[in-house]
Amino acid sequence: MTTSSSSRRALLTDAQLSRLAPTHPLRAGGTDDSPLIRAMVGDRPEHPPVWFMRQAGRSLPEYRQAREGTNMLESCLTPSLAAEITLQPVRRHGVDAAIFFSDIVVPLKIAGLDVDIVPGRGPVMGSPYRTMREIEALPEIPDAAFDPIREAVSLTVDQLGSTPLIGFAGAPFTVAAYMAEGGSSRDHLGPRTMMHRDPEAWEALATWVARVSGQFLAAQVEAGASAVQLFDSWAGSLPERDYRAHVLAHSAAALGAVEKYGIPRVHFGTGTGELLGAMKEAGGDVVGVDYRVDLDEASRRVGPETPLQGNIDPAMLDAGWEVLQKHTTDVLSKGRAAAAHIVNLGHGVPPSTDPTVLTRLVEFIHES
Ligand code: 1CP
Repeated sequence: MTTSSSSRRALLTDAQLSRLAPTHPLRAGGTDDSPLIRAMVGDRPEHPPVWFMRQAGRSLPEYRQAREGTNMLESCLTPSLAAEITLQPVRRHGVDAAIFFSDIVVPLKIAGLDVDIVPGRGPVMGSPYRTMREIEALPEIPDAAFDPIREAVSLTVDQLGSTPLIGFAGAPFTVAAYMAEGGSSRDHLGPRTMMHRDPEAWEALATWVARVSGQFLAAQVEAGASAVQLFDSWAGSLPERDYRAHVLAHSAAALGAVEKYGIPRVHFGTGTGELLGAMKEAGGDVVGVDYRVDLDEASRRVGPETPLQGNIDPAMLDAGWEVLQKHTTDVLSKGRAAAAHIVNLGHGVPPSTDPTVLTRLVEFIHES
């Protein structure tokens, strides 16, 4: 056994995998030996694995065509369409993983909440959730309500073969931020004030979100996802003391929902350079690093035994090939400080990205 030793022992054990269906790709479909899963458990496969956050989406003409006439949440809850959109970037770019086409607010829609995704704005709630009364009225979601998600995942993995599917969910702070605010915001004052003005209501809201995000992750894993990622996109707005006091345990609970399966879990945030150590403590096997902190420094902050994912600056995608190539070489080199490295962007693919640049970038990384 190679570099994998310690993390590989802890993950993908027969006892844990036996909790997955015998037809699950990690048991039957050969994804356990894929470059992505090998890197996530601490190994260095023959080429560095690469995928891109938001690889499915508006940068692809075939996505725009498939989505025509169907709104975002309806697309996510139509299994054949969600599967098709998930597969598009794998076919086009030859990336090492698919990321399930869905959204962090899909579980809220499944719960029957008044939520929509408005083009150009993102998630918008009919009304915010701030008081204990509003939060106590939030429903329990029966597991069966996630059946359209299971069906979409299962259709997807049938076509993916040995390429792993990454499932995902929003971290409690990021999802609760939309609920407390009623929509997108820049400073996230709504949730950040709420956790101090009414800590009990905040606690109840974050507990509810951790449970539904956990259910969302479990549905994807049980139906065939080989890894998961928890997105805490807005945690970077928090001071570390607030993250530790009001957020960390809820993220740990969401990640804990799939711990028993032993599948690799990525914990990612943006603007979270100061929180990397605390996020590692919250859980996850791989830490996703945004483009603001170099990977060698990130590795110092989380410890060299932790595989890292990241962190090509999305701004470089349109800066010219030579510049992008040089930057990518630097990212690959700094990634060697960690036990293993999954190449990705430091945040999502901008909608204006030329998709041919992404395909060329995948080839370049695979040849590195
Ligand atoms: O076509 C469109 O106009 C819809 C744009 C879109 C897409 C393609 C939204 C609206 N969500 C998605 C899909 C999506 N969302 C994926 C699919 C898989 C992939 O990565 O290819 C994922 C993983 C997400 C997760 C998500 N949704 C996050 C976390 C990741 C991140 O980008 O930080 C967040 C914050 C959201 C909320 C959201 N949904 C959509 C938008 C535009 C936003 C952000 C709005 C804001 O800035 O507040």
